[in-house]
Amino acid sequence: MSELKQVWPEKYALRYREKGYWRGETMSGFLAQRARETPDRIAVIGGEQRWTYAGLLERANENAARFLALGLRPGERVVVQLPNIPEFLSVVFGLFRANLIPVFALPAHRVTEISHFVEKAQASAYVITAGDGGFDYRVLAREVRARAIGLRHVVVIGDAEEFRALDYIPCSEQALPPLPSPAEVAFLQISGGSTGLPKLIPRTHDDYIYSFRASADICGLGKDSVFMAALPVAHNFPMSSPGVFGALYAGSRIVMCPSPSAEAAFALIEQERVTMTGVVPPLALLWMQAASTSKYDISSLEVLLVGGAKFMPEAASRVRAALGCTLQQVFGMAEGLVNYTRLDDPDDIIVNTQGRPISPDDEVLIVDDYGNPVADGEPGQLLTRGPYTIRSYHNDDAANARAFTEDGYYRTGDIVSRTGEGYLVVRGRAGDHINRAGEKVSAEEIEDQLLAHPGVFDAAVVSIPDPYLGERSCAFIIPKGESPGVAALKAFVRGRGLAEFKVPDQIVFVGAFQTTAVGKVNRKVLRQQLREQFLKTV
Ligand code: J2J
Repeated sequence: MSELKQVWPEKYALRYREKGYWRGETMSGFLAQRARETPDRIAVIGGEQRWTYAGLLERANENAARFLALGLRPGERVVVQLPNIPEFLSVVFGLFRANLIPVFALPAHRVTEISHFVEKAQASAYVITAGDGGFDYRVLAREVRARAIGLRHVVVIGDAEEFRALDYIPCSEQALPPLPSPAEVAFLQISGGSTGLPKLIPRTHDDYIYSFRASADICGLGKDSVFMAALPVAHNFPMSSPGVFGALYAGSRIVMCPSPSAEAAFALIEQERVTMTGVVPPLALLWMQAASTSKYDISSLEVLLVGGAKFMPEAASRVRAALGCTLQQVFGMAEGLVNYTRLDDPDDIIVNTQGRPISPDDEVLIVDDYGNPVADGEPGQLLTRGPYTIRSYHNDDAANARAFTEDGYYRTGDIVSRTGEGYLVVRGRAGDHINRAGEKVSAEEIEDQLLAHPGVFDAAVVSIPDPYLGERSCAFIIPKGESPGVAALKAFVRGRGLAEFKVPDQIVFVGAFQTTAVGKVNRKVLRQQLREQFLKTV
């Protein structure tokens, strides 16, 4: 079994402890402490449910016992695919308490992605809800089961059919294990992924707790705050920037919003007096538009975090007038580094930058193609290391060799510039992925899927600017003989069992791709050429 680890060189680990970033807390430990301090305060609200801190802890401990009763043993991996429901927290904190390792899948993932996570993580169990948004996750679980050998248990919240219903697993006899070392890996988060399928990101208790504790502070979360999770809570942004974990750490109240539509979100903001939430730029645009005619009172909202993709200054400048709250831009990544504009920054910084790092010990390098630092204001590739940025992916030597420098910097793939005050402005990216409303789609992964179609000779997938999504995907296809047709090709990709956001938004058939002087196709150059040619025609 590949070892689960995330290790910083000793001298860094020492410094991060000395400076008080890593305080030796664990995920289970801090929740138990909050439950002791404020047992009767509401921790989470969702649907008809309102759980106090004591109630959440009790449910988490029961779930820990249930997972152990299934025969799962500390250190084993469990893929969790749950929507925005309170049970997300009781399951995940249950796994933490049993020293099991959650792997965070998104609700949009389908059989290809889930089987990949099960295999890469060598997961023994998979936790789902029976259904959500008209989709039956038990059907997906059957497909995963057929592909992923080694998956021993499927555990369901709700009607389990042939699987195990979480609530009915007897648990009275189980003793819970001692809390883990804070330096251990607490869970596997998934990467946005610029090449191939998402990579697995091992995060430790020490490093992750630092990132959301400091985030909660920077974003001004406290006991009287009401944080709403509008984006899928398994994603690193709503989870930790400051997210539901930051909110629990701060003793705030969490509202689980089942859908990010303005209608659903505004209704909950009014009903629960939400003070803070986070969205991706296209949603911010929709909410701003909807607010002008909305019947709901959203005046409780104090801070709107916007991140995941570039928020254009023109839109950023309209947030306060449209929604009556302070904009906080956030530029982060599941691998670590997170930047925020600060709440008291002047408008110019809030509107025009993507913020500055959380930590004084976040090391940020902006370099040209030869690795030389660029001057302030000049674009370059962003490299970073620090007290909550990983040094390696799980079980992926090839990705590790590409993504990290010899001295441990993570190559983010983002092109940024730095202002004189140390704020970052995202200018673009080096890698070939499509940032589709904050959901990252790897060009390579989709090309691979398209090439599996018998009518496709070659495929190149590029990002095209899109007024609503920010970017959309466009697949250029050289057909083999007769063109398979746009609808059939989209249906084919969909039928391969991929998240819907990966199906190309647009498909263009072409006769040939340009080759280089030696007749080779350089995919990077090709994607660039196709993008430019396409943009000239529209
Ligand atoms: C431009 N690009 C951005 C921004 C992320 C907080 C917020 C977001 C994520 C996230 C996260 C951007 N402007 N404001 O994990 O904790 C692009 C960059 C980055 C990639 C990471 C968090 N905010 N991006 O989006 O792991 O390209 O995390 O490298 O999904 O999103 O994607 P992901």
